[in-house]
Amino acid sequence: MATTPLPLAHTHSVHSACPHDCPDTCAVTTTVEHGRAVAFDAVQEHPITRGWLCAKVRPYLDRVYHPDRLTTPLRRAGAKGEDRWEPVSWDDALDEIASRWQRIIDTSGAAAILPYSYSGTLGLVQNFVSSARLWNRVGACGLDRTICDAAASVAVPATVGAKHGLDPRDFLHSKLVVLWGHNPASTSPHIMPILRDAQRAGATVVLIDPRRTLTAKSVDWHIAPEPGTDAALALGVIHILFRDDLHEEDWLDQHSTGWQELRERAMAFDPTRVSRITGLAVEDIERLARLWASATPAVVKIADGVQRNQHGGQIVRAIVSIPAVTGQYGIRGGGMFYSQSGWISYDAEALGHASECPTVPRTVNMNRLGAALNGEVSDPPIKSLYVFAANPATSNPNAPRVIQGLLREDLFTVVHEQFMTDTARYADIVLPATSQLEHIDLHKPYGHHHLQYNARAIEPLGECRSNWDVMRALAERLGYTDPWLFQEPEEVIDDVLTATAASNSLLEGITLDRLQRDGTVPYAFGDSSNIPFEGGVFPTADERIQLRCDTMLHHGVDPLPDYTGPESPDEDVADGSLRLLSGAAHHFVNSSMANQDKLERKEGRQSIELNRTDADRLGIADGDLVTAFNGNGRCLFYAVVTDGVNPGVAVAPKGRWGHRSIDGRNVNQLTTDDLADLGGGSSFHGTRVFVEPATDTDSVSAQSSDHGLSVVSRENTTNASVTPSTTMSSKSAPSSAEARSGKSV
Ligand SMILES: Nc1nc2c(c(=O)[nH]1)N[C@H]1C(S)=C(S)[C@@H](COP(=O)(O)OP(=O)(O)OC[C@H]3O[C@@H](n4cnc5c(=O)[nH]c(N)nc54)[C@H](O)[C@@H]3O)O[C@H]1N2
Ligand SMILES: Nc1nc2c(c(=O)[nH]1)N[C@H]1C(S)=C(S)[C@@H](COP(=O)(O)OP(=O)(O)OC[C@H]3O[C@@H](n4cnc5c(=O)[nH]c(N)nc54)[C@H](O)[C@@H]3O)O[C@H]1N2
Ligand code: SF4
Ligand SMILES: [Mo]
Repeated sequence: MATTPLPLAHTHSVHSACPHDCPDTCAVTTTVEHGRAVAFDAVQEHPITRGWLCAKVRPYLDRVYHPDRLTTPLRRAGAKGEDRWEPVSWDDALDEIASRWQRIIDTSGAAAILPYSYSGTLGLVQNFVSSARLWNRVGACGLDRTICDAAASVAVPATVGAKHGLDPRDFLHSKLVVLWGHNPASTSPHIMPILRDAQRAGATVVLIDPRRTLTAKSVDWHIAPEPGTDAALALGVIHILFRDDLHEEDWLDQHSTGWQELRERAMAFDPTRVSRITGLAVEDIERLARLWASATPAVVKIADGVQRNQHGGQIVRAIVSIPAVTGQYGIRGGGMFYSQSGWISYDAEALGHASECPTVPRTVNMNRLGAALNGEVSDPPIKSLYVFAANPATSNPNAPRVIQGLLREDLFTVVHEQFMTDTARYADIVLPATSQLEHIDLHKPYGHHHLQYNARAIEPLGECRSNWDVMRALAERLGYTDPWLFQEPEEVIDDVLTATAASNSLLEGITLDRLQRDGTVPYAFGDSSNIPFEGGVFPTADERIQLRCDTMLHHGVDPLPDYTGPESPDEDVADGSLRLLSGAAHHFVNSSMANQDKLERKEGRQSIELNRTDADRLGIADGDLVTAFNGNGRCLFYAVVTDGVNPGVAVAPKGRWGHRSIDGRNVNQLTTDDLADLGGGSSFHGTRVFVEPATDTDSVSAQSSDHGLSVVSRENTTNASVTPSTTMSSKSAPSSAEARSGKSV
């Protein structure tokens, strides 16, 4: 598996891509001197990166050369989770994995092996192909990749046909931009200067978020509805547009299916009712509708926060219906912008060679990992877990159940990681992973229209190996011979591009050579338009937007957008609980970077934001140590008392590592693993918690090492969320492509 050594003796620079789960996919030039990376500079000429990187990735070389990088394979030398290790050779580690797996396959079948990966890197080779090929060949258990965007990833294509987003530079044409449940100042920072320029040119930017986020500082108007009530707000806007004859009837007639039924549905959402549900003033709801009707082009930008609750799919359906009522789809700077992933979908067969392999025996919904490891999945139970590019003990909902599963003596866990994460601590074998500078990859963004090549800049640190190199080594150990299990990364890229280009003209003329030479290559729109749904033509069966969408019936969801939830926020808070939102931290991407001291310091203490009225009611002052708890678990936070969150709402950003926090726990000790209404999506923001001043017992438990489990009974894992928990995925028979493809970018 030897790769060609890199030149050592001189200074050179290479094209790099930020690998993280962020829509911006920044272009970087890495400078290397005598084999060591010395500079990591944003590319000035890149139309989105425009010469700067975010606060979290600017110090990327600190991450690459971090003293805590894992550099040798390790075997567990203590109890599970005890963090005692002995170094082993790669040969021994791989032999052990292969022989344990062979035994599992012989006794229980390959379905008992669960490969688990998500978004540590979004590269074609190190994520997509590494999540597919070997596992297809083995016939291992499939994974429903639902933790992030699953509800919207069903709702958006079902409604408009595909995930086509506008070129972010086209915000300069917009007169109104509505950021709905999205925090780009932290999560997609490169659109912020574009929005600022649009504002200077006269555009109004509105934010709809129950929290006053960093983004709120840059907008013209921030409105804060109750979480989870967005479908009611959207239907209220639609109600007013029809009521006041502000809709575009000709457009609706020509380009939509079901607009009269949507109008009927919206009749029930008069501003008074919507005001009661959302907590917004009637005047604000009226003003939002009028703004939408009077500004052309108007665009709504959503991301993923808004759909991470039990009704996320219907919320997204309702929001993306608005631009149809105002006839704003298909014009430059107008319509809806969610994701770009639908412009180019990698050829599934080239990614995974599934047609040559056994069918995927079953799939596990990743949101239910804890449940699956604890008996929800049986016949056979999961006997081995192989984790790479993911940190489920930190990032998954209902982390106590995940940890309880990882503690199982009969579970053989392998974790391939750059660092000794919360998850890696529970492994039987830990394998050291390369960083982005040590391997080759290709990146396809979900926020803009430019591919980015990532060359290998430096030799792997210590004995680190890339995901794909480990897959190749394991394939050899397991005795497979298919050539596609052993390709060099460049061959992988070439094959997937060529296969994808055969049916997608956006890749015309985009070759491996060109990517290696130029680093950044724009999609080949040529004579075709880069305006999504131009002229009101949608890539749906009848080429219309599906305001009534009959495929929803297959998901058990109303074909018309609807609101499900309390008629008044008071109904929810009657028991004194709060709705917990845990969106992005500014200085981490999920749990990545949360172990970098400087970034952790900048992010501040592990805090929970509470509205002043709730804090007063609970006897909590700003800066107090508090306990948040529910049926899943508990976690200590420092209280931040603020009017920047609504009464009844608590906010504690995601990403903290449990074992670096005050009590060994993070916010996912609390989050619900209920599934959303569509796609088996996550519902993190549908979590309910109780908060109280920390007691002496909490402080004692804060000192002890108990895997973050001891305070709550291990039997007591009832969900404290608003709807009963569903098990497994709503999809019964996923195709191999669905079960294996990487994050849906
Ligand atoms: N700095 C940073 N950047 C990131 C990430 C990160 O962890 N840190 N994560 C990356 C990933 S994986 C993703 S998926 C994207 C996510 O990108 P975003 O969706 O922009 O980020 P989130 O913070 O998850 O959610 C956005 C907002 O949704 C709000 N929200 C929650 N519930 C509701 C609701 O019911 N209604 C409304 N209107 N708003 C609601 C939250 O308060 C939050 O401010 O960001 C990516 N970029
Ligand atoms: N409470 C709460 N939790 C959430 C969310 C939320 O809104 N609220 N959002 C969710 C979302 S949107 C997402 S996308 C998930 C993300 O969840 P995960 O995909 O688990 O992401 P991370 O926690 O960042 O863990 C990624 C790990 O991959 C490792 N890594 C990076 N590059 C490589 C590589 O090349 N090879 C290997 N082997 N490892 C590598 C990193 O060191 C890191 O530890 O988290 C979810 N968690
Ligand atoms: S995390 Fe996003 S903004 Fe930051 S460098 Fe990476 S792609 Fe750019
Ligand atoms: Mo995500």
